Amino acid sequence: MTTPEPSAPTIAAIATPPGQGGIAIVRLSGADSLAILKKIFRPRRSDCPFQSHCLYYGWIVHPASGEAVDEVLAVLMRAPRTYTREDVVEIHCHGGPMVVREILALILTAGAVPAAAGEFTRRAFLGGRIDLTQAEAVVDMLTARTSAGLRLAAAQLGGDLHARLTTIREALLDIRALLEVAIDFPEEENDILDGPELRARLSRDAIAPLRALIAAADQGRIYQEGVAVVILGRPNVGKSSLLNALLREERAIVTATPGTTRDTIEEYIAIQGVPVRLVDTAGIRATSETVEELGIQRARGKAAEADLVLLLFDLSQPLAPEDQELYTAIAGQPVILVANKHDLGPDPSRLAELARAFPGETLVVLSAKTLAGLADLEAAIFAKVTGAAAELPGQAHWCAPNARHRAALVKALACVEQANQGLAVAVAPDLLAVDVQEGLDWLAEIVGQTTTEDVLDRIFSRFCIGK
Ligand SMILES: Nc1nc2c(ncn2[C@@H]2O[C@H](COP(=O)(O)OP(=O)(O)OP(=O)(O)O)[C@@H](O)[C@H]2O)c(=O)[nH]1
Ligand SMILES: [Mg+2]
Repeated sequence: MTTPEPSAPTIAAIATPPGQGGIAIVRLSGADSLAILKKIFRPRRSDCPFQSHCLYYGWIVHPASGEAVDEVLAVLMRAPRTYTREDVVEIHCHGGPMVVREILALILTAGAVPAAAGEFTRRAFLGGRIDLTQAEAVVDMLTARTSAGLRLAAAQLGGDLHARLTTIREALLDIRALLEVAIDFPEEENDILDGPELRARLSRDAIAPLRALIAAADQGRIYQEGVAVVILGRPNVGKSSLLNALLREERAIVTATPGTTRDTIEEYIAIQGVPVRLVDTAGIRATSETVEELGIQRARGKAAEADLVLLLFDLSQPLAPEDQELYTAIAGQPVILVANKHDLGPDPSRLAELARAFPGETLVVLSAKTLAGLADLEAAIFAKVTGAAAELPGQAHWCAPNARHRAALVKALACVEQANQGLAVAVAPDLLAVDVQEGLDWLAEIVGQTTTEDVLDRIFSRFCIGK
């Protein structure tokens, strides 16, 4: 475990995105923040008191020449009431790329070092202001693509997951304490271990909530990570028309000529809060044309990586051998059959034919032209990618542990279940205590109490510089 270094250098970075904007913010964190600010900032009032959390108006100037660089507002935030728990200075300057670069250069010359990616948040974590799940939520906040994803990130940043883990941890600590009494006072061992109370507590306070968190991970992550949905089908069945319909925009070229789409086209949409990467592909058929053949290969590749395939059929045409081949090619992958061009008034036996050819698959009838059936298709996509029973998580379950958390939760659960089974067959209390402790260790790993340096490096490398 890394502990905060009292002698850590003062770091600085541009906190706002590159390019022009109304304002930009250059940020410093560390013990020398104020001293560095004083070297380059000329406040309007020469007796500026630099009170914590107050904005001061003035100019950034070259320390040697006194030449003005920019008119700014500067704020000092004294530790510990800051993002990093160190002294923090923010300089709000004009949002031009040269302005911010020049100010940062002056700050670095005055003694700060450039911040690494995520270093401000890393210091917030090392300073104990937030745990590792909250630090990870900062990235989820920045990368959220739907409001559902944002709500999940906000809950985690607010300490929701941290609080749940703390509750489980405290329960396990109590149970470990009881086991220690049993170890130290063998004459009381039977009372402690044989009673139903210990097992009931393990189930209620550790096993059940751990299982709930794992289930929440499985359901909730989709709102942050999103899914890839690939539209596949023979030429001219209406794949590009469907992409346009789902996008509500004429994105892909649609023509009556089979073989219109030669390459894959990708766009992002949101379906009931789930970010979806939607991929339109080249229509698949036997072809002698190289370009089309390459497009078809790419389509097959995309389909293989998809979380869900929309296999499209033209209801005005009889089922063709290629339709069967396509279905076989994606065997085992989640699929929705989409019977398109319903507006052409097709023979009802066509639908029966589809249902017979692909029994047990979800079938949605659609017209990409009139958009009839589009809402049904969106509902079917949502149900398929979230699992049949899933709804948008309610407030009470507003939590989505990520893959790293989930892996540790599964290990913690296994340890606690082992302790529970051990209790049932009267395993010695010192062995039970080992299992409980191991469960506690896995929980410590999640919140960052025992996380190794390289895991931390991996987590914080996902951040941008200045965060
Ligand atoms: N009547 C009707 N025509 C449709 C419908 N969907 C697509 N079409 C028409 O079918 C033709 C082919 O549509 P596209 O969307 O280009 O089909 P595609 O599957 O992308 O075709 P390729 O890119 O060539 O593989 C166009 O003339 C569309 O206007 C529909 O629901 N009803
Ligand atoms: Mg197309």
